[in-house]
Amino acid sequence: MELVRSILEGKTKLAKDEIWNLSGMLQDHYRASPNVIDIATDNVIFVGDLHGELQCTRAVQQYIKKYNKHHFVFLGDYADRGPEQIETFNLVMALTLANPKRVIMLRGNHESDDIAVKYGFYNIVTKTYSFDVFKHYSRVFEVLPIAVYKHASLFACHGGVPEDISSIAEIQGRNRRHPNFLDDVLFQRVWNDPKENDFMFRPNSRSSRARFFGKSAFTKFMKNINAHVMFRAHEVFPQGYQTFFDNKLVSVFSATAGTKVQPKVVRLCKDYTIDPLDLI
Ligand SMILES: [Mn+2]
Repeated sequence: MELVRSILEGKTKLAKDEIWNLSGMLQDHYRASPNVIDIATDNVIFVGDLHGELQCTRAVQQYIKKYNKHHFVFLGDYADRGPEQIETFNLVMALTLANPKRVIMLRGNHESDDIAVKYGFYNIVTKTYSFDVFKHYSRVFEVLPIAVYKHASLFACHGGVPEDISSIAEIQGRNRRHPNFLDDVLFQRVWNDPKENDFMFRPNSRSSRARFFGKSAFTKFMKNINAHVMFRAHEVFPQGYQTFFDNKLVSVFSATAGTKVQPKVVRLCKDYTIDPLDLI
């Protein structure tokens, strides 16, 4: 845990064997975890896409200190695109390992070999270290859980509602242990986007395997699993968050994406209202 502490205190340049250690501890932490993690509290702060922005991740670290009675759920997309991808990924792992009871690290669509090869993480890791080191990260992709759930309260995942799923048990039964999203349900769970109309599902221009889910699909899913509010990430909004479906779905984005976004995390408050917190 000395390594974890040094990362929390600002160490950013890790040796190969330190990445092997850190990613190994994270794999041990999540290997036996179910796809959907039960969360025992409503006091949760949700963190959206970070995409290699270390400054925003450091700001989240400060909130974890400040809100020390809250759980924190990272909704995925730690690397690709931004300036400090390796450092950001390592810091999120360190924050999870340092606070194993109240910090949860979920898998986004970028926690996948295919996507990491296309959007930068593979290149930066193999250039800075080696292919072996990329495989350490890839093994982390495989073990990260997909969603969190609290009965009669909340559900959270990176993308949103997939087709043909009506229970938590059906999500639990899927196999996530692959560097890519072979399973269509898990793929849609991390790729789908909400759209404000009364329909079930429509094609999504992001991918032939992705869908838009409308209010009908959302309402039906939330009724089936008995949840009031859903949190997700995956989409850029200039204010850092956006609500859908009568405020029952909250989308959060925690990076600047250059200068496009005022990055936020979102705290769930009493009566399912929300408190968006600035990261910059
Ligand atoms: Mn995404």
